[in-house]
Amino acid sequence: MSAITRHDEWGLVPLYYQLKRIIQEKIENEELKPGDRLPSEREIAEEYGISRMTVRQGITELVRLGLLYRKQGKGTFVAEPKIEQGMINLTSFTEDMTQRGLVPGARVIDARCVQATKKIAGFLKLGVDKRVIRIERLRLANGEPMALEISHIPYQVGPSLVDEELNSQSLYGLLEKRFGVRLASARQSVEPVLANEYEARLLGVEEGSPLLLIERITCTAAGEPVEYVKSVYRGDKYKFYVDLVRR
Ligand code: 16G
Repeated sequence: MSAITRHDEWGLVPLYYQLKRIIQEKIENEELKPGDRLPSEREIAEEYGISRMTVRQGITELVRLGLLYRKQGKGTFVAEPKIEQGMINLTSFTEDMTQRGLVPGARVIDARCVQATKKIAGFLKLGVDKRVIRIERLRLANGEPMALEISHIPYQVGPSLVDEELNSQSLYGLLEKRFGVRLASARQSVEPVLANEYEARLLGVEEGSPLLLIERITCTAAGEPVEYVKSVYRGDKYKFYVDLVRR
């Protein structure tokens, strides 16, 4: 059983950090399982002989990392493991969630035809017609917000997309089945950002929480760009991975 020591070799490991490690180890060893409630701050403070402030600091870090979550008036609980998303296959949100046994969903915030900015026109290699269908959706898994996604599709590719029901239908499904687009490849980037007030409110996280900004340009087999998407994924829910091979 781990304990908190005030005499670590260098005196450099803060008490909150030691507590954080103890809780993390308990989660890794499955002594604490998803959905389990942690003892109260007071109980933890008493158990380890540290202040409640220190306990709160350790717990807050684990909440930021997505290992724990707080429920107003109910306490602090162990979170489900993060969704691990591979970065090799070109899949849709609907496919990704369904494959995990989660119910995919969306809340359309805005869908309209707009003039592409120079940057987006460049990404989509637009010619004279610079119109794009801009679709902003909150993406849900089992009703819980996961990502905020803004897609841009050249107008010519799906002129009637704005009239489609995009709360329950898959965009990729529509592009492939209704508009006959064969999606073949994509370039995707991932970078860290902090949630602004708007994103935080929609995603149900605190302002300043870590998010993963993902940009994707999707092309047909002929190399024509048909989608530019900018999305922010909750950093406490998502982890992206790539399998590497040594050559
Ligand atoms: C994914 C894609 C997004 C695509 C969407 C279609 C990432 C980072 N992004 O969220 O580019 O537009 O799926 O989802 O994976 P849908 O077919 O379920 O509407």
